[in-house]
Amino acid sequence: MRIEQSRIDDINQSLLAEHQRHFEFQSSVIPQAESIIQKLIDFQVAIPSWALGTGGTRFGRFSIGGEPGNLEEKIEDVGLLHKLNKTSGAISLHIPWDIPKNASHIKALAAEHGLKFDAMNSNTFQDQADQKHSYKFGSLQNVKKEIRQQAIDHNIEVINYGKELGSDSLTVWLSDGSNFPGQLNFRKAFQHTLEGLEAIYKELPSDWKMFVEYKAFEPNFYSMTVGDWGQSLLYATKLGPKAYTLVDLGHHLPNANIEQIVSLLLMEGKLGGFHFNDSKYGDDDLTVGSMRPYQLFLIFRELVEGMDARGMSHAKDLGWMIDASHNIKDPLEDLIQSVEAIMVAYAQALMVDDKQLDDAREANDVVTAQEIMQKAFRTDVRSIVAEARRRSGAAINPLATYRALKVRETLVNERGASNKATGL
Ligand SMILES: [Mn+2]
Repeated sequence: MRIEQSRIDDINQSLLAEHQRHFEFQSSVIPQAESIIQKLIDFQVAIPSWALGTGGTRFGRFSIGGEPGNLEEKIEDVGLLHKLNKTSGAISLHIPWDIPKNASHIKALAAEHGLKFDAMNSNTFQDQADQKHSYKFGSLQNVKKEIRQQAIDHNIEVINYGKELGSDSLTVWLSDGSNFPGQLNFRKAFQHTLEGLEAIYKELPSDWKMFVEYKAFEPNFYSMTVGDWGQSLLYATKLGPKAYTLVDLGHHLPNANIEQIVSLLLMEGKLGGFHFNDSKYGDDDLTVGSMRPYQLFLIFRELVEGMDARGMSHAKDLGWMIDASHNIKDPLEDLIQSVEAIMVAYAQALMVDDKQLDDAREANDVVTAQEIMQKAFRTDVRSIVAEARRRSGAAINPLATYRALKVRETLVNERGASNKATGL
């Protein structure tokens, strides 16, 4: 399915008068509205290929119908999203779920939809049908050299696919760890993992980055060999300047102060990528901003301030990606909601007056400092975000437009009601 621009324009026309009432008011009370809009227009969030189908659970999986059954259809889905919001201009692939059999064809198809290839993701947390050695007891940490080598070779293969597609980064997330005390020698597991990452790092093209993603628990429940930002930073520091820590919101122990983690990683020049999602108890399965929008805003505030302090481009210098899975929603609707939550938090973060906040801090005026943060968070910036979309040619209201255009119904008609997306 492709969405004609004229259909978006028609729906926008019917929403325009109401949108303009909101926008005129908000832009009159937000002095930096125009500069915020330009930053919103430039900002793109990559969509992971595995978030396009229903999944995200080791229990039941309930297909929504019309799920993309191959890489071409996944690109088509992200193209639909990007058409609606002009903010989802990149796709992140997962090998072996999305092996591009004909890279130039895949590249051309993505370009037709205005999409780039974001970070490539390797997979050593499952055994594939044709795989020689099992990762049951870990991949890069494994006590067996031949298993570690197999995991290294796989990551190099992923880099090679990425080179063909024009990607420029590799995300390594390892499920390695242990389930029971005594199972693992922590130092040996670390050293093996470091050696493996070094072997992969050596194969990175000169303009590539490697992101070392951490996760506090699951699938291992006693220890994770890359379990927190300290361990990830240790690997990234030992590896060298092309290696960075990747922060996934859902990969922390409950109530972790993620905004502080982000701030310090940025200070050290070691924050490379970011995975958005949300959770109440743990893990990464819920729609961005659905549980803790204030936390999301506080994180964005540190991202914006920390990037500005280093003269970094918000749009280009970090890898922004959604990483979530959905079990009961239409995945495309969920992604529309997630991108909207990201843009709202970003716009609010851009509203904070650095000078005022700094003055309050220097005066130890705790009350004013808190007021400045909450004022930005409580400002309704949705019409500012919508205006940025409208100026990009996207939908003023992507969710309403998605429903009005009957996108899911069309995809079910085209692809069938029962096909399931490959991946999680
Ligand atoms: Mn992630």
